[in-house]
Amino acid sequence: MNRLLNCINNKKSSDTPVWFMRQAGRYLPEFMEIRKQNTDFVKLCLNSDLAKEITIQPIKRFDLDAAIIFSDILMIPYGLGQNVNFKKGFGPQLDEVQIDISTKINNETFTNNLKPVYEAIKKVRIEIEKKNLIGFAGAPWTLFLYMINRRSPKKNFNFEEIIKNNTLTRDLYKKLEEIICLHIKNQVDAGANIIQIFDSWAGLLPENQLKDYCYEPTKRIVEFVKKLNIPAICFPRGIGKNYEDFCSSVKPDCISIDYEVDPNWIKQKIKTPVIQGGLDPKVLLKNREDIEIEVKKYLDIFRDQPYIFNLGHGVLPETKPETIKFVTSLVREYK
Ligand code: 1CP
Repeated sequence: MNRLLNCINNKKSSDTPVWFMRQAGRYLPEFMEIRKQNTDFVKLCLNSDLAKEITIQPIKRFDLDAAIIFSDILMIPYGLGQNVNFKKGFGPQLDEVQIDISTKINNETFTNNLKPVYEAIKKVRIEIEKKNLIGFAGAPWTLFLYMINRRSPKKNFNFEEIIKNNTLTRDLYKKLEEIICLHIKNQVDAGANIIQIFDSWAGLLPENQLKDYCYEPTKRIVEFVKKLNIPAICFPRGIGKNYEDFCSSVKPDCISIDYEVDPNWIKQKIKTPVIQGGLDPKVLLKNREDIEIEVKKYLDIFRDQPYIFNLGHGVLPETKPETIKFVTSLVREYK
């Protein structure tokens, strides 16, 4: 039985499916073991055998409803010819975008640049057989922002500065939309059967720019995914009350909510897309009694509707693997 697809497609509300954003990652000692020997993160993403192994690590440990391919949203800038580096303690560092190169890369070259990512998906698919495999991409806004800002916008964000070159903004946005669709299609062809679109920095957009920079391009990408007969999950992190407008404009099959969204509020406001996630990843650092209360809070609120259990952002590196096991069985056993 495929709980996750049943939940998204047939809107069944019993048997809550569960997976975790960043379920493959730094909280797992077996990931750290591989990471220690592979200091170049991009190269690690391009090693199809290791990427396959890392993708499967959480599936071996926990009873999860999906694997998510081990890769990164910044593999798209890399595929467009922009050099990407992950510096310890700093995060991603990107070379200056060479707009003439990036907007002129053809589909074949892009696909070729990211071939190991698709190879990894094929290898995971063989190993996990019929289990769900989530492919993903960054949304145009979040990718555009990293490409222009060249580092995390956490500390130094200025919207006007980011979009100041009109021609570059228009050309790169258009290219990103096309290449995100290509990257999604390639992942689906390789064996991904669900797609999640991460707009991790949607919350930095001024409200009056959300339509142009977030909803409209994302909507066209979601339409593309739907035409492939694949469900699309969207994660427009940090847009607060605008989740409502996002859902009515973009119409994803599923909306992944961040931990700042009041679950009771969204339950009232959003009727069509299936809701996923919400729990603050910091809760998983607390003691078991507190974790149980918080997990059950989400399960109770969404009890009578289809709901996918997940977090409101990625698993933190400080999380104990046993906690993921504990939460997964709580979701499985809670009736
Ligand atoms: O060991 C390390 O230092 C690497 C840490 C790490 C990992 C495990 C990074 C660096 N990326 C990943 C994998 C990753 N990234 C996955 C794999 C699958 C899984 O979830 O298990 C996915 C889906 C992503 C997506 C991703 N990368 C997002 C969107 C989701 C989110 O977290 O908001 C973003 C914004 C990135 C950029 C990125 N990659 C890595 C870091 C530390 C960051 C964030 C940098 C920042 O703060 O701006």
